Amino acid sequence: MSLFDQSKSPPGDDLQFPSGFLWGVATAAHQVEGNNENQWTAWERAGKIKSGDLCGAACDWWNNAECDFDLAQELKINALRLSVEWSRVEPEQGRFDATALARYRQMLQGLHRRGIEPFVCLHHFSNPLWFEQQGGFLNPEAPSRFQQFTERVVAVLGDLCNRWVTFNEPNVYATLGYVTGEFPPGRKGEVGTALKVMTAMARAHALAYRTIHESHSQAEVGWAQHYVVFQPVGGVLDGWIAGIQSQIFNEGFFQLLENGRFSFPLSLGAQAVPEVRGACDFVGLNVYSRFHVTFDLKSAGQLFGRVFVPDEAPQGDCGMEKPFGEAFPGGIRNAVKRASRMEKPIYILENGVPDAKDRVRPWLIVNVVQEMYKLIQEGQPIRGYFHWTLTDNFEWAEGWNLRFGLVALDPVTQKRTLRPSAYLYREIIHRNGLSKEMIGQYPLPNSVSAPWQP
Ligand code: GCO
Repeated sequence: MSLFDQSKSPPGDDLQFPSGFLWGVATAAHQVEGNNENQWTAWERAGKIKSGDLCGAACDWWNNAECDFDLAQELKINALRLSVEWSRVEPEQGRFDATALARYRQMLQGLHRRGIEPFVCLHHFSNPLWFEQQGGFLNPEAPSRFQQFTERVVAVLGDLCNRWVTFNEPNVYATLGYVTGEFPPGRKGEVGTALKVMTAMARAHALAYRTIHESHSQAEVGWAQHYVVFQPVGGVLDGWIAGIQSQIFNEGFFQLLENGRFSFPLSLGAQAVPEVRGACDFVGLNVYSRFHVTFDLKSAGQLFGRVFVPDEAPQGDCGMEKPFGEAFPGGIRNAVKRASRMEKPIYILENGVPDAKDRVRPWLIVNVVQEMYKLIQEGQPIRGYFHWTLTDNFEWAEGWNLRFGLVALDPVTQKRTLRPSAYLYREIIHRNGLSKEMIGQYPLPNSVSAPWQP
């Protein structure tokens, strides 16, 4: 039985998206599968999650991803981004687990049966322990190890997946792991090391790109770029420092793919990688937040740019130690404009807000859809949108504290409850866009920045 009544009115939309537009949701293996054994599990056991949580059974996908696939189908979702957990596929170096690969095959077949196109990501923050112990991406062999893993995955799943995401957010992986220390391996202040890590990931990306194309020439391969808007508060110095922060955080991987090297000044600290140039069939964008930036001599750790969220800015729930960031639908425009310089199709591979009570999410979704519509009208090649995420999942260093799902999850009972946003998203998908009436129906609530009290 369907959870929903059939919609009464036929689509008669004012903001109609191109036919074939992909309306998806995005997930990541470690955040949903449960009971993985990777460097994040070790990090959690060492008590490093700010909330003290463990990932545990997560959303129990290893046993029952199909429960969420059914929900996705009910919501009319036609694309789903998931990732393959390297530590399951290659639990020891060189030993590949056929049972794990068979389970992924079963998942992808399950998606196809439900009319949902899978996008498979090969690396979403988690590493096998053996890989981590050998230095992660700082080990000179790392790119070729990643290539061997890719080869095996593509040999088994290649006929079931046409669009591959090699890496999720190399900039976040490198910055949080080697500069802020919030992610494993927890190193701090090592900007040069972070650039080396990104360079190695770019090499691994290029190898994976070619490996996939060798056996599946029609496949499309890209990566997921996290893009943050750094908004200067006003003065010349504010603008200058916000530009530098954006250059370091947003630009690096783009530059490697465009030119095979970082631009100045990042080029001072890293090797050129000419083989990476052009290894990309689409650009994936993960867009969430805007941060305001002001020049501040006391903020040496942030290159003298103090980054903050103004009190009046719309926000979802707060992190344990700091705000997650302003919920800023306009960020899609900044990110798409940057990505379009690569002249490739663009997918918004993540967008969302932590919002347990669904205070801000409906407003965000409607406004992001409007922004995408305008961009498509202007000729931007946006081919799909993947909301982060379908069902609440384990939010890395924040644990279960931040809730991004269209569907609320009780991780203990595994009970799922649809938030109003789930119904809204379904309506958008059903209409393949927005009606004029819908546009006015989701204003910002009066109190937009009240932090969530658990
Ligand atoms: C990231 C990741 C996701 C997060 C999501 C919410 O951007 O950090 O790709 O795994 O869960 O973005 O923070």
